[in-house]
Amino acid sequence: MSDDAASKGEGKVHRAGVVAILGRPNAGKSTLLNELLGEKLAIVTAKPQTTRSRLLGILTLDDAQLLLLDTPGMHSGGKALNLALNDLVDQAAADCDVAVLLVDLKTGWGDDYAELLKTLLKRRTPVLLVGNKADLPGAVNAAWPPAGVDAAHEILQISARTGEGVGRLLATLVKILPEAPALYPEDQISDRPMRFLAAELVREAAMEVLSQEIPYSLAVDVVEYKEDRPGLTRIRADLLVERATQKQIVIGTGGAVIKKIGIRARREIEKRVEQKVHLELWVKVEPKWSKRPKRLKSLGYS
Ligand SMILES: Nc1nc2c(ncn2[C@@H]2O[C@H](COP(=O)(O)OP(=O)(O)OP(=O)(O)O)[C@@H](O)[C@H]2O)c(=O)[nH]1
Ligand SMILES: [Mg+2]
Repeated sequence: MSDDAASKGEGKVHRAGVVAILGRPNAGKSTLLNELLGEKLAIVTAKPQTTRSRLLGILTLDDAQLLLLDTPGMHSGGKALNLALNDLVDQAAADCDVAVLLVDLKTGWGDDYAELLKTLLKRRTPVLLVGNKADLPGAVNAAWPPAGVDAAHEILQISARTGEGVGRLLATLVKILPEAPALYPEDQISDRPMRFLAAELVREAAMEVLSQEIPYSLAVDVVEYKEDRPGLTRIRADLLVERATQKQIVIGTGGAVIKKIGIRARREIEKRVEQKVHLELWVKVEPKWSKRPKRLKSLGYS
């Protein structure tokens, strides 16, 4: 390279590609996506099976653009929703340039991970084996790293919650990505519109407020999303449940529960859009929403 070219920065390598974040429900995949991005894009709850669709977070650095793909947790179950979710995991594994196999250090490795690792290696996809939740006392134990995983590109330990080890993970990812130009404008952070992210934030609030079972029967459909006047976004969303009894629980006595969900969700959406939000929520019974592929698609879950 001539001095002239060097001073213009020509010939400098730029890397870009898709990084799929894969693992069991509750491993911390969405937390890791947010930590890598430095922004809350994906919803996170203490309940497993929070993420229902693939979500792309776009991280643009000086010399690289990482297309970070958050995925639903791999799991079994015959419902149309579960099948659609597993398809998404398979697709993400097939389409990525690098895979992060995220393992909760507390619950550990298992045959499901071993199988996914085998599939990825067969496709010659570089795999980073990443143990998460290293901040928990006693998290790293004798069973980590698991035996027989030498083929992984690298084995790391992180805490997606505290950020410990995440810088090193990022540096490793950048090094492995193929040489390629940026694929998205540098100010774009996701492939999903704000309308979808708002629906997700309502679902996050509902999952947090509601107890064990109902979150899995619940979907959120944003039926109106508009900027009413500069500085005010108006959103109307339906909370879909599968049975009338669930509708009663979601509304609560005198509307107390739905009100609590609305307040939490509005606060989170306001942080995201950086302006005032008027949020109106309605609870509707739609018995078969989770079993109809077309409906899953219109809700953005497949
Ligand atoms: N202590 C600790 N908790 C974590 C860490 N990472 C994630 N969590 C928690 O683990 C729970 C699940 O995190 P998520 O990011 O929603 O996990 P996920 O893998 O996206 O889960 P699904 O979307 O259900 O597949 C949440 O309560 C997180 O706060 C971590 O590094 N340390
Ligand atoms: Mg998730």
